[in-house]
Amino acid sequence: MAEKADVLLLGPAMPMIVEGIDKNFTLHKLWETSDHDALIARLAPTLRAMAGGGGNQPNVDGAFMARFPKLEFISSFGVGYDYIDAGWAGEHGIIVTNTPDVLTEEVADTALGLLICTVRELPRAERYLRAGKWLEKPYPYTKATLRDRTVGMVGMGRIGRAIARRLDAFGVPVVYHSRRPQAGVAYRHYPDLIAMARDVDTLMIIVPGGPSTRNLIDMKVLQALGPNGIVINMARGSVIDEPALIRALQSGTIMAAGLDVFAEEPKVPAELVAMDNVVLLPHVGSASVHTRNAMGQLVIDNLLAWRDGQPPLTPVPETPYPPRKR
Ligand code: NAP
Ligand code: 8YV
Repeated sequence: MAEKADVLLLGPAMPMIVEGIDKNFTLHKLWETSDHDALIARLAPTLRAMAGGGGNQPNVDGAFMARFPKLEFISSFGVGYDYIDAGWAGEHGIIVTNTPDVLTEEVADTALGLLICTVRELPRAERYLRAGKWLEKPYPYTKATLRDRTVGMVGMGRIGRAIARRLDAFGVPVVYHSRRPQAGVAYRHYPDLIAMARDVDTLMIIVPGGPSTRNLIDMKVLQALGPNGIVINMARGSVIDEPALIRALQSGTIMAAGLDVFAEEPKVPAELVAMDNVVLLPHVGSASVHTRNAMGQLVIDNLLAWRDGQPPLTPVPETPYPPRKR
């Protein structure tokens, strides 16, 4: 029987991923090794495949990948892969796969949940009931409602479209910003984010993380959104200038925010935790057993396709298949 290929798992992962790799490959767990450099040095000359994306992994930048001269394949958990320099991987003949589509509807459901919780203050109303305050007087009417809002989507890809479909069903007008108009999308496109922020009162952020979106939502955007403004971030913490957001919430520059993602997860700034006009979720956009299992299966299926010499199931756009020659 042929020897099993080595796979380096970069950080903690779901049991089904660990077991799936262990069954089909020779598994090496980087995060469980006290001496990372020694393990890397031992594997580097021959290692051809890695997996990661569950958090707590090293940044997979050019310098990291360059340590593995035979590296061919990185199977990443999650649709976002901003911890990997996929451009460098593509230029060096390395294929990166992610887990798109299988999580789209789940994340869109969570986004709508977070939007409604933020606009109608549902977590705060529940805290009110649990504290016994309803016995004294009813919870006050909420200042905000979805009934008079327009949502400016920042990003109109797979998940953005699924969110927009749900907003259509709720009767909420939608416009969007992305670098280019998206094919087949009829909503009004704003090439200029500030112009869109001026025209709407709600931003729904669902773009990839990484250098091209770092601090895209800054104080200027928040000022353009204005005092009725509500910001929902389902994307990555890096997309918002977090200190600027905190100042804008404290000063009334905007009204409220709903956040599933943060700049330094799992750390959440104490200022945000102390505020009543924010709803905070611990990055649970896709986190149901159903959807996480589908994502985990795709991580394994991509690795098996690589092992069997088949095309990758879900390569990222920066690393087209077949790969460039190294
Ligand atoms: P996608 O299909 O690739 O869509 C990305 C959208 O963002 C496109 O409309 C793209 O349009 C736009 N975009 C990209 N770069 C931009 C930039 N610099 N400025 C403005 N718009 C930009 O991705 P998806 O599947 O919808 O996923 C989007 C992201 O959601 C993921 O990358 C991940 O970070 C996040 N996410 C979060 C969770 C969670 O649990 N909270 C779960 C899943 C995904 P253009 O290229 O034309 O600009
Ligand atoms: C992932 C996500 O589960 O897919 C993404 O981009 O943000 C989540 O669905 C998360 O990245 C896992 O760490």
